[in-house]
Amino acid sequence: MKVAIINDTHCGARNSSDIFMEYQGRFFEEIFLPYLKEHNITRILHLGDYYDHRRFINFKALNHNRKVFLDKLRSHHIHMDIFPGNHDVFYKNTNELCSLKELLGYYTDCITIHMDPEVITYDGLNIGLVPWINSTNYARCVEFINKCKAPILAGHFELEGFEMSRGIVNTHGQDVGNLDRFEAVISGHFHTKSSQGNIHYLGSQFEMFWNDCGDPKYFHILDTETREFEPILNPLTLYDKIMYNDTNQSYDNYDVFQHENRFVKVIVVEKTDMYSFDRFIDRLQDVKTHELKIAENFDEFVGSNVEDESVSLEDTTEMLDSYVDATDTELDKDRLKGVMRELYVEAQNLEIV
Ligand SMILES: [Mn+2]
Repeated sequence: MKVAIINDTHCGARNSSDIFMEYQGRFFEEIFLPYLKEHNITRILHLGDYYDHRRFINFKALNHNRKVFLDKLRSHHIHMDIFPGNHDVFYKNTNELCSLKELLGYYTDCITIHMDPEVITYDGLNIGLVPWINSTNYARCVEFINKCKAPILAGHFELEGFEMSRGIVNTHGQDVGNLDRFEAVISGHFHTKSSQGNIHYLGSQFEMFWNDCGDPKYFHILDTETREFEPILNPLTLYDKIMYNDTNQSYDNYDVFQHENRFVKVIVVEKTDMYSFDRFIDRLQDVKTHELKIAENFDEFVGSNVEDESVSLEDTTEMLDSYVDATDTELDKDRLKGVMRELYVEAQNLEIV
C-alpha cells in the first residue's frame, strides 16, 4: 500500500495573498491530486502546519482551500490523517485551541485529527504520530517516543542541528527522547528537505519565501511494504534569481518573459556595460512580475570621501579578492572571485524571515 505524505502546506500563507493561494491551488489540482489518482493512492498523512496563521484565517483562503483540496478528498474517497503543527495551534503552551479542530469539522468523514500521540496502522505498518510538542504535552510525548514500538515515527519536531531553511541551521532544538529507536523518523516543521541518519525533514511542498528559491520541494510516497519514502518533485516554483554578470554572457537576447508572474531578483555580480544593464532592466520591468528586486553593491559610491572609514564596501570586495589571490590553489581564481562576490552581494540582501 502507498501513502502520500504532505506537511507544512500553510493554507493562507503570506497573509492569504492571492498569488500564494493560486500557486498552492495549482499544486493540488495539477500535481498532487492527479498523482494520487494515477497511482490509486487513497491515504494521506499530513505532518502538521495545515494552516499558516496561528490565530486567524481569511475566508477567501479557507474557501479556496476547500474547493481545491478538502472537497476533492471527499469526492475522490481519499482519507487524510493529520496532527497539529505549531502553526495550527493558538497558544504556545498547549494544543488545546487548534485550528484543525475548529475548521476541519465538516470533513470528519474523510479526515482524522490526531491531537494526542498514538500509533496508526497502514496495511500492517505501524506509524507513531506525535503532534506539536509544547510544555503541556511534553512529558506525555517523550514517554510515547521512548516506548513506542512502531518502526516509523512521524512528528512536527524542532530538532537541533537541522537546517531550518537551506544553509541556516537550528541551534536551539528540543530534546524529544530517544529517536535512535526508530527505523525512520519523518518530520514537518522545517521547510527545507534534509536528513541526518534515520531522521528526515521532508521540507514543505511550496516555495513561500525568498530563501526557498532554488531549494527543490517535494511530497513523499511511503510504500508500506518496502518502507521507503519516495520524494516526488513539485515542478511549480515562484522565485527566480538572475546572477547578472556581463563579463561572461550577453543579455541582449535574454528571454525576459520566462520571469512573467514570478518573483524576480537580479543579483549584480559584474556590470561593466551600464547601457546594456539599463536596457536589460528596462526589458525586465516591462514584464509583469510579482516583484522585481535588484541587488547590487554600490562600490561606485564609496569614494575618497569615505576613505577614512575603517570598514567600507570597497574594502570588503578588495579583501575577498586579495584573499583569493593569496590562496594557494589550482582553481580558477577569477571564477572564485566571482563566486565570492555573488555570495557577498547576496548576503547583503539577505532577508530574515
Ligand atoms: Mn511550517
